Amino acid sequence: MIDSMLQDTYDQVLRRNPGEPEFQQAVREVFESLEYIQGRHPEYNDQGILMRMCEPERQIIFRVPWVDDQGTVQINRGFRVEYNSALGPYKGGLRFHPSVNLGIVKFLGFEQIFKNSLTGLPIGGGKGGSDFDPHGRSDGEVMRFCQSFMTELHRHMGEYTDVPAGDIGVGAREIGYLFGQYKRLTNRYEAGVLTGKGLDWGGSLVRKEATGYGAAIFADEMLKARGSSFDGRRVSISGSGNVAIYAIEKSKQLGGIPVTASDSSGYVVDENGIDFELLQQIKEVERGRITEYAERRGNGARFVAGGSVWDVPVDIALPSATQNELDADAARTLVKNGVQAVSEGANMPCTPDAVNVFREADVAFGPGKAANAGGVATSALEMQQNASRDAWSFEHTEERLTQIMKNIHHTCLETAEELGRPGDYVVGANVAGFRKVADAMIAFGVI
Ligand code: NDP
Ligand code: 2IT
Repeated sequence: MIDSMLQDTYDQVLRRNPGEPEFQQAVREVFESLEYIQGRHPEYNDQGILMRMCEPERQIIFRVPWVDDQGTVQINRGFRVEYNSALGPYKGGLRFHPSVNLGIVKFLGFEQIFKNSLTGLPIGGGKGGSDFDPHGRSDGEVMRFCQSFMTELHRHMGEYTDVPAGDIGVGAREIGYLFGQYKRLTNRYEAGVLTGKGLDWGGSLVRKEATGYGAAIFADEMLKARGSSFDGRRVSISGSGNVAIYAIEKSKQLGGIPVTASDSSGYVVDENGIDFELLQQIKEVERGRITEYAERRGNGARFVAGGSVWDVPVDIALPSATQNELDADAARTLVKNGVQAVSEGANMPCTPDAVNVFREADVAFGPGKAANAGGVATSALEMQQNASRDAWSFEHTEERLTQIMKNIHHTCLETAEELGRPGDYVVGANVAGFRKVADAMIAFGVI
């Protein structure tokens, strides 16, 4: 980094947060963008904004004991990082995956601050989760785990305090168990305390679809800005969870041909276009694996064990599984095969080197904090509906989501242009997201 203030603060972040590579990576990426506004905002330096922004307001770590189906006591670790509440209550998902640790939750919480700011809605940033692995667990085990997790977490939550939702390994089933236990412990029907709820008990239409839809809409906006479109173009999607499934559906609706899906065991290529209904049935209803998709689909669909989904030639890529799943080699392969646009459905799926490869090749690149903001934005719409005890139609909610994604795209482009970086969505997203939070923090004084 050329700027000494940014470099000094970054060195301090490294010293104070050792052994947290994903968190350090997320901070570095934001700081590299902030170089473009240094000198313009001396008030940010005077008020210690950079270091305050990197230090979570509160970090909660707790024991989660539960009993499995064999009667054995299991112990997991629970986390909630309440990162920044300058713009609203802490808002962000819960991730249940064996790889979860404090550094992962901090990286996700840090990203969430700027993402939530970009939505234009009144939500602060937070994230949480556990190293619990739901794969292969019975409904009863998942329920007992969620109840134990909430028994501690509930005292830190509230519709005006901290509002969790889903992320990897946390979907409608888990939100149901979590909300049930919150309701029981507090003796309150406080619908706005969690989002991603079932439609019968305070959930919002379109929330389930929102992240995947939003990532495809963001890609569409980037393509349109370059005089292109989804029409007839091949799309690769990684992952086969909540984000991936609905990124596939929306890609198809926009006229594209989604040809891949994946999970941690390998990927599927379906040259005829992924059959959205079949994938949804296997993954959402039956909780099956992607291998079954290839078996049941027949007719040209094949499963590739291991390997890289990014080897499949496509025009548009929507990485929608997990962090750092797309490295520089994968990016070079995509570029060689003529990729035009990459829109991050997941959080930080592209490594910094991969992002540079796309930049140098002039590929339109939408960073996660802009491209996947549709999920949390629709969570905020769910909170609005809960606050007014109302329920909106699918059409109205989808229209709001589409407009929000278009606004985010416009804000990123406009900010990048202002800073002399036309078309650089990374700089646009980081700076636009950061400024709003920084200005609110200045208004509040040093707290
Ligand atoms: P799901 O749990 O529904 O699906 C996750 C998918 O990614 C699965 O196919 C899973 O495969 C795969 N995956 C997860 N971890 C790994 C890994 N380490 N290596 C390879 N594959 C992996 O999660 P979501 O779809 O909700 O989340 C996907 C991404 O989108 C995450 O980065 C999340 O943070 C981000 N996101 C989610 C939002 C939401 O609203 N849900 C909003 C914004 C971002 P397997 O089953 O084999 O593990
Ligand atoms: O990463 C994310 O934005 C999410 N997992 C969704 C958060 C939310 O509160 O809906």
